[in-house]
Amino acid sequence: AKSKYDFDLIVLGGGSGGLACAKEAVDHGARVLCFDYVKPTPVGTKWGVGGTCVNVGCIPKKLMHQASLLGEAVHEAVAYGWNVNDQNIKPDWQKLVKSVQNHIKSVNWVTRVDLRDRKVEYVNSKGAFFDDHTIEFVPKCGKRYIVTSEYIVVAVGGRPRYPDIPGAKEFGITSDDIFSYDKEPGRTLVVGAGYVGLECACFLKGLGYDPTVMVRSIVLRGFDRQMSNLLAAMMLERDINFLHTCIPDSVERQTDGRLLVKYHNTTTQAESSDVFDTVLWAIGRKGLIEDLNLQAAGVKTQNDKIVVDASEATNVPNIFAVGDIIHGRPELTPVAILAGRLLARRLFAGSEERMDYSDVATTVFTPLEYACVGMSEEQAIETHGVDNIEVLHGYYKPTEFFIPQKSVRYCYLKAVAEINGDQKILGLHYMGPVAGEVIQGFAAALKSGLTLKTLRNTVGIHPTTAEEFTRLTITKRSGRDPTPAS
Ligand code: FAD
Ligand code: NA7
Repeated sequence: AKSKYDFDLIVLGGGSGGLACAKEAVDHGARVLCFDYVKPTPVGTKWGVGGTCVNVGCIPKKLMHQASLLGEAVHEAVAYGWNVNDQNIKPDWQKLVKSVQNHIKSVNWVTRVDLRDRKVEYVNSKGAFFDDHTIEFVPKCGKRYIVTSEYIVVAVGGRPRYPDIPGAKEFGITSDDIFSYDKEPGRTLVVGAGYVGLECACFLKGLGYDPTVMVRSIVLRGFDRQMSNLLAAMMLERDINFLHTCIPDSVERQTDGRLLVKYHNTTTQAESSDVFDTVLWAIGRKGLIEDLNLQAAGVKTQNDKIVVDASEATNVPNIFAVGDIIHGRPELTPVAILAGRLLARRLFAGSEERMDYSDVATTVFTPLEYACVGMSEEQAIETHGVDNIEVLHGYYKPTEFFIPQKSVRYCYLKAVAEINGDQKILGLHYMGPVAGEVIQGFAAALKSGLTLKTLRNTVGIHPTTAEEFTRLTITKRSGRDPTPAS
């Protein structure tokens, strides 16, 4: 029988989660309409279809990270015997931005072609609820339209927050602007010490600029404390400045065009100021619910996020949400994608499989990267009790670090496990080169019930840094020195 609705599925938001859900749904025969619309930033930056990850998140971030690692690699190359003539090697910011943006544009293009080929209807407009089965939108022509659908999936993601202080929006930028910024960032104040802030500060440093990170409380709240502190120490070793327990009060533009930032220390109450070329807010993100008119459908929210159950259903039976917009879940692209895909399979292919949000691996892309999966040491202690966990740990020396005499001081890893039986592993933490590549496979192992016993019986791949996980012997409990002899 023909449905009484125009579509089987309307997806609001063409980012990681929304596109995955829309594409999976058409594969199972659904008629799908996807809306994607980007509101320009206060300084006017805007971008194409694909959402945060592709345009202003993971992808440009990883490319700038790579650019900054290459700067280090050039100097290492000399130690390895390469004749690099110009020792004053400098990056060309404008050229880097252009290369990054060209790549993004090509991904936008491929996305649009893919949607057309798969017959997902795509509308470049902001969608809002009219009622629980109806979305209204106003395309560029200015006329108001409504469309109806059996199911609606909200996947609108989030955008960076701005502090509520004078000059914040006028003079500051965010991760939404930096990857297409047309002038060199120069001396940059990065406000916020979550992973976005730390990653931005690190690639700016690697590209030769001079970043300062303003930390309100602690670095990387929510991550393992020891690893977070090690990461901050690694950044300090690379001459990245930190302003601890400080918050900004105002930003003004001086007559020379530079930015005067007034701030104060929340511990000492001391007031200070400093001058920067760029101020980048990285103080977290807010869910984009305000333009959705959710009350017209009666969808429940908490703060700026949508409340869903274990099957991503909202309190309204035909309305679902996936990705960054849902409350209390990791804000990561692969999480949004898998949740969107599984949801479409449940809606249109009779599947009952739900998204498992536990043990999601993640990486902080700093020059020594930090990746982890499972519990932090604190979480393990809290859930199992300090007497019931064993932590194996060690510093290590990557082979390739010797010739250029790179610092190995922060190359460290640990496995947090149950103390009894085969010692089920609860969490793995690694700081060093290519951390994401190292941890991804271990994440699958951990999900399959990896134990310390199995890890010890796993033969390493030599010479790699990942093999260090198979060589862990020193327990924290023993108090033995975890630094290697040679
Ligand atoms: P989004 O990708 O944000 O997509 C939502 C889309 O909906 C957007 O295009 C938005 O403009 C649009 N939209 C909003 N409202 C409406 C409306 N009313 N109508 C129509 N369209 C609308 N994750 C990782 O896994 N690894 C990383 O390395 C990583 N790095 C990151 C670096 C940065 C700087 C940032 C900011 C994020 C990073 N993330 C990373 C997080 C990742 O980008 C997000 O988790 C992911 O993009 C979330 O996908 P989503 O589908 O929920 O939302
Ligand atoms: P996070 O992880 O929420 O971190 C935000 C950081 O900004 C954190 O260090 C906060 O300190 C700090 N913060 C928050 N508000 C302020 C104000 N008003 N002033 C100064 N500092 C502040 O956000 P990210 O943007 O790094 O990452 C968000 C998600 O995007 C992340 O999960 C990724 O998946 C992608 P606090 O610890 O609260 O004191």
